[in-house]
Amino acid sequence: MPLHSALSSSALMLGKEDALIVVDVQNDFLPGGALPVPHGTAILPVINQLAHLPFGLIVTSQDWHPPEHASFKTNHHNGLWPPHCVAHTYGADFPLGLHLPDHIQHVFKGTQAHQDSYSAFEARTNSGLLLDTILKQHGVTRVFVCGLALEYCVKATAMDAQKAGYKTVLLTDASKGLKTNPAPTLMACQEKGILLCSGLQLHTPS
Ligand code: VGL
Ligand code: ZN
Repeated sequence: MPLHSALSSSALMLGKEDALIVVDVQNDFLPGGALPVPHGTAILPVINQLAHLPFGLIVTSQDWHPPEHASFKTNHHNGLWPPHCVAHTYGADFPLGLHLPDHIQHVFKGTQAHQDSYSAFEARTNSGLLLDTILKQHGVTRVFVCGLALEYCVKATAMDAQKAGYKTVLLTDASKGLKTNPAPTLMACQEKGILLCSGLQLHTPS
């Protein structure tokens, strides 16, 4: 199956059962941040456009670490990352260029020092609800996943969504990875049954 042919926009009608999941679009994952995704800002206008579409629900996830988080190289000899997305700091905040409606759900992950989660399905709302619970409460059956970083949190979220039984679409131009070539990650997702679609194409049906 060629990479971008999995879904034609004309076959897509969005409605109440569709959710947009915006994964970790936070200052620290953007150029100038602690763990920057090259050209990450390119996805912001695409996500801003997507936010106008008639999704039944929009959810954001945020990496939300305590300063002593075990994934930080500075804290732990096995730590993989520089300190990033410390809760309530600028780096953990949404960029100014991200424009989302007010009535959305927010989930937070990696909030405990000794637990790291890439997938938004391990994230919880402020009141402790898991993403899956929020989706089920809203009657969501299909999810559209986008954000940063493609190879880590976006991929893990899409894979978990598919495993949990949601029809899952990865929005390719509304996601960006650390590596220049997204193809291996996209193909791994496709192999699991995840569909690929351009967010801009979704916005302008032909
Ligand atoms: C992420 C590395 C560490 C991500 C989060 O959001 O992709 N990557 N923490
Ligand atoms: Zn993290």
